[in-house]
Amino acid sequence: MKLSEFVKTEYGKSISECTNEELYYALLTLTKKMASGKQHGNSKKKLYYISAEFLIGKLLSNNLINLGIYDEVKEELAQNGKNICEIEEFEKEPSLGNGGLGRLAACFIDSIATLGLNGDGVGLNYHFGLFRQVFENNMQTTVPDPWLTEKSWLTKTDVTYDIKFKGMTVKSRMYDIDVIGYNNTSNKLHLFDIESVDESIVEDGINFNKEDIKKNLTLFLYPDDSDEAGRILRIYQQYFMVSSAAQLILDECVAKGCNLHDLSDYVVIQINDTHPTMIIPELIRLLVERGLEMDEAIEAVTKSCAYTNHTILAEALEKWPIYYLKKAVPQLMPIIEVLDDKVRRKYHNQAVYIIDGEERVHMAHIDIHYSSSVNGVASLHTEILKNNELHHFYEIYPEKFNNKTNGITFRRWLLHCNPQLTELITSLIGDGFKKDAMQLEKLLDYKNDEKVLKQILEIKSAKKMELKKALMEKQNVTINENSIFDIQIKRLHEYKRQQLNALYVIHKYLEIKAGKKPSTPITVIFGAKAAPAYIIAQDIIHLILCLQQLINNDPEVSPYLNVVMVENYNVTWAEKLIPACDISEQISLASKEASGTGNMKFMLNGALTLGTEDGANVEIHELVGDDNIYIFGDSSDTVVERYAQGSYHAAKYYNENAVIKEAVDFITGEELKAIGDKDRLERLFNELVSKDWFMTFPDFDEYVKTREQAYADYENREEWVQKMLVNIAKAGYFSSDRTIEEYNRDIWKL
Ligand code: NBX
Repeated sequence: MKLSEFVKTEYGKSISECTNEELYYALLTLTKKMASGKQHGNSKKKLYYISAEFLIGKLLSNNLINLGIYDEVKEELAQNGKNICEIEEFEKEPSLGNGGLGRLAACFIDSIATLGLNGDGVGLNYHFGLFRQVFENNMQTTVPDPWLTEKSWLTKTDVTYDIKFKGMTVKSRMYDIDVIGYNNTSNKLHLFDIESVDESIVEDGINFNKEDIKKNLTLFLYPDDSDEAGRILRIYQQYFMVSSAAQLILDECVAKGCNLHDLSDYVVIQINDTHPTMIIPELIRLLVERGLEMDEAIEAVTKSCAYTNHTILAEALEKWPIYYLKKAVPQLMPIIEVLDDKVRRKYHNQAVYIIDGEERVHMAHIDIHYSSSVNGVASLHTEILKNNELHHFYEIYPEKFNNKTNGITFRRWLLHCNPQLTELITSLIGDGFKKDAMQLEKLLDYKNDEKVLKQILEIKSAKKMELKKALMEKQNVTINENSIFDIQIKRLHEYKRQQLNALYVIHKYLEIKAGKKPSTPITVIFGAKAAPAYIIAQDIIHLILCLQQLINNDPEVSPYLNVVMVENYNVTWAEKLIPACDISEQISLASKEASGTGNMKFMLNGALTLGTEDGANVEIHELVGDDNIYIFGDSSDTVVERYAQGSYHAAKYYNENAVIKEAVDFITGEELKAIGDKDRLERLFNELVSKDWFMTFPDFDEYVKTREQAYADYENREEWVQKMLVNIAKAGYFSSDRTIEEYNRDIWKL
């Protein structure tokens, strides 16, 4: 049905007579109708991708693209004087994720549907999401981020389950979002919600009674866990998610004729990090309840589960005190004890026990012993897991370990966010790359085609203008579209080293003050949310915002250098920032960033990576070669060694390197103290000088040198655009369609 016919029956008027809001809801309804007419993947075996996060972004444009009607609808609207981008403004971005892990899950369900595979996502329906970030007095404050509207992409289903906690039973209800593939398939994202949720208990910012589980369970993603009540609430959330999932899985496979003994012929469960780990003991518990012997239940579940690790950071590996589990989900403890007992009988090595000497349950250990696959998310990461972090497990189960280098969906990260580049590529190599991303390599034939190179630069300029306009409209800041756009967008974490970037900015500011001016002005853009309980991360945001105020208001410096931190960085911002970027900052301490996926999105849109040999940067480097990337810093081997030796002393670098000292001292100098909070700046200064746990100082000199080299190379526009073209042409490997094909080939076997 055409949009014009639809609005005629729905509203009794023509497109041009409708408001943008009416058109948004019309398109939403129309799209949902079309999705319901599509086939769901339908093999005997089904995948359940369970994740605490699905950072799906706005859905309208993407769904229209995947349905193959985007251009048609855009044209029909334009003919009636309407603009699809303005209509999209009415959509609220679902706030169901935090970072890379959640965005990966979103890319994956898109590719699973696109490849026609039988697989659904399972997660939670957080009413207020993570939080919305608001800047006040150069600091991050947090408020709820309500995104649910009366009519939305969610469809309420009749599926409900009883979820039993200690002393109470609550009801979960399943809501579905259609996951429309770029073909003829449409799968589901199942989001469970607690029936008794009560949004009104949230007061003053994001505070609420953490013990009122019946009312609070699905209010926020990652509620503050700096106190015990917060940590126990996370257990309630996790169990609620996996118990709902487990009941759904068993119901669906029994309906298909499964006798439960043959569970693994019907079901494969991908466990996205450790948040859904309790699905393992929960499924075992349910199978035993339904008549299986314990050993058989354990074997069936082990065969059906697969685990993805996303981090080697010790603090991110969940370990729950037994006491917490007993308080919320005591029914799981006897199962977990059996699982631990089996490990202890077989392997006499404390490092692989599930329950440690401090009465804590190591969630990742459950996953590794009782899954049939353990994967890392980039080559280097998987090697580190095998050789260091999970070495003891690798010795026991070498056959379980495998690598699945992450990927991104090109539908969102090229077709949707950069239609101009998509059109140029299509005009050159046809549209085969939309289904087979490796075909982008054909672009290499145009490396010396001046006309094509000029068009690539023109598109970059156009995207820079679009970003300039968005920043003006949404944040009232002005940027220079002719400057170099140097962008770091990701969660705020010390290991990702936004502080290293900030130290460079200080260094550059001081150079400009001293009369050394860059040939082309530079705009340094940040986007990052910091976990509310992560103090140093808040301090780093404070430093960046203070620098923004200082530098942008200094008439001597601002013509050459600007700093902008976008407020409430999210998927919608990423879609505007990435296509406009010249230099992609991927500067984590080598070994710490498992993969990164922003790096892939930037590359695909013609930005050059300035990065360490970490995560998927290593693979980007291999693909594009030395001439088309800017690599600096210590290797992961050096870093791992330095940690092992305990041989790093930040103060030594600070005292012996005058350039580092000058930049670090600036943090507590007069200029910033006049603007910022003295305590915050001093705390950050002390953290760097006395600890610098993520080793920014050893990499500082090389970082500055390499960044200057990139800026110098930028001046040669002819050569720079060739580098851009190579990056775009080589990005095909990072399509999540490739990643999902590998998951299916090696693990799911659907
Ligand atoms: O997963 C991220 C990694 O840091 C990236 O390197 C990787 O590319 C991405 C996808 O594989 N991990 C991540 O986003 N983790 C979390 O957000 C997280 C949240 C809560 C928690 C632990 C980790 N307790």
